[in-house]
Amino acid sequence: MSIPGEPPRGVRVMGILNVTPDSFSDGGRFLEPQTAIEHGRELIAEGADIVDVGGESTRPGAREVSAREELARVRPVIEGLMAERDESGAVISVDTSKASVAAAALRAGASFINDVTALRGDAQMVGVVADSGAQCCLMHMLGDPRTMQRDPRYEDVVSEVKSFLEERLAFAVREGVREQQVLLDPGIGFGKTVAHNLALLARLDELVSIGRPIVVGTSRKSFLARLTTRPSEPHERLAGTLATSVLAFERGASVLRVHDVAPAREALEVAAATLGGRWTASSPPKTPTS
Ligand code: HH2
Repeated sequence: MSIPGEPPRGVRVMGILNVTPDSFSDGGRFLEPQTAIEHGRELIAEGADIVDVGGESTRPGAREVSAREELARVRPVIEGLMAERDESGAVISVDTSKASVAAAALRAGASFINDVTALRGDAQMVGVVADSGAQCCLMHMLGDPRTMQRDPRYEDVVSEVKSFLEERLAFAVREGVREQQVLLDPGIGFGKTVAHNLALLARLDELVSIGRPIVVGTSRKSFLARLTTRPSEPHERLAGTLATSVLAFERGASVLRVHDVAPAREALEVAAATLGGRWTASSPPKTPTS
């Protein structure tokens, strides 16, 4: 909640670009590099502050891919987006847990590493982050994508996720990463029941109190379909995505990771104005006329 007299808080939209055959909501749609580049440009035109390019799905039960295959998917897309990037200043992120993929993506122009294993998946990753100075998102996940949704249990999901994120932040800093490089993410849907996801969203302020920007990704996830009377396919979950994104922003989230950038951005601009703040991300909002 914005308190009168407090400086307005910035919020950024991270657009999702999955260059995979098997992502849960858009698998196979952007596997061809030129199609993916065009979609990335659309996300930037719609107001994405960050474009998150991923070459391996993390959905429950997803097949692991080799570093070579993952890089072959993401590198041409990152290069294409960098070559055609306009003055929007959008940042290119790589969604990977592999140090070699991250390092090559940084060389191709990415400046943000989104690691869903929070530097646990590849021992070399922390060095890549420290040496490059890139922004890095550390996400909570219970188990791994193959096992994470098998009866996940916590005593208190919020305090356990908070301790985990604090520990990963401390580890990164010990290994030479600057605290300012790090963003944290509760990992909605990664080893969590519907109730766990809702508790994390409702008590997001407890994670915000760690003091690093919080990333939240609810976009099209299956728990949204479990909360509504109408059954829905992933691409039909925009309303639930916007509701949870706005609530997460109100509770202090700094980056919302979404598939549908234009509506998310619009919802967040309105939410920011309603809460008495203003849009402070990289590109300015339209001037209000009425
Ligand atoms: N969710 C997904 C993937 N990466 N990264 C962060 N930081 N936070 C998230 O919530 C998150 C993430 C899953 O969504 P998606 O990329 O659409 O699907 P898939 O993993 O099947 O490609």
